[in-house]
Amino acid sequence: MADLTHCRLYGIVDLNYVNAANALRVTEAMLEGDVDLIQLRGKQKSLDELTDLAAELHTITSRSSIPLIVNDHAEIARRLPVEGVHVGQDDDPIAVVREKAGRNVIVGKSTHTLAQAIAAQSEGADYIGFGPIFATPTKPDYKPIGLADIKRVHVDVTLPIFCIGGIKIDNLDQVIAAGARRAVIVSGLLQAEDVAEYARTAKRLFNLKSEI
Ligand code: 3NM
Repeated sequence: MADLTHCRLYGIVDLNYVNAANALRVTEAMLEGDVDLIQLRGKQKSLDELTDLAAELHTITSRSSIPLIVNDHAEIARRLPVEGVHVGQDDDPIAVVREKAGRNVIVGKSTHTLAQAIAAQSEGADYIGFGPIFATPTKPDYKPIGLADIKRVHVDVTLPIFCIGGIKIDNLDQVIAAGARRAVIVSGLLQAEDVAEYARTAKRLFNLKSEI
């Protein structure tokens, strides 16, 4: 299984922001910008549509040895050699995700409190998302948790922790200063004029200001 310890920046190809026809181009730009991990997320798309798109994206992510994680659907990991599956609090338990995938894929879990973060580690997650740190239109129904628990979650949880939610280049300094070592950026990257440059800038900030 891919080693995530060196991963800093996690980009999500979210089909609410990117037209499926542009997904490959955006993924290429993320790879060019040195994103460490890429997720395909399409809450409104069918399993078959997502499977086809994941297959297409995987041809280029695998060439760059960057793990491709699919949101929600373990079934896609059964059909394709994608590296992982990401699930939320209301989805299948992690063991069930692995069982459905039929192999030992990376499984990440969204967590929104310290208690959920600790529980995800006990449950066998390979990494967690922790957020939303700030309010975000990408996940509008969730109350932001702010910066206060970031240091603590890094004490209580030894898995790779990706802070997520409303994170942009403009506030990444604050998030890093609060203790983040890794982050997911969705709309910031996808709405950037130059996706690759945006990613490179975020990586530079991490490399300058935070040690893994
Ligand atoms: N999950 P943006 S926040 C997909 O807290 C997602 O679990 C979250 O998008 C969580 O970078 C979020 O555009 C949205 O704010 C992140």
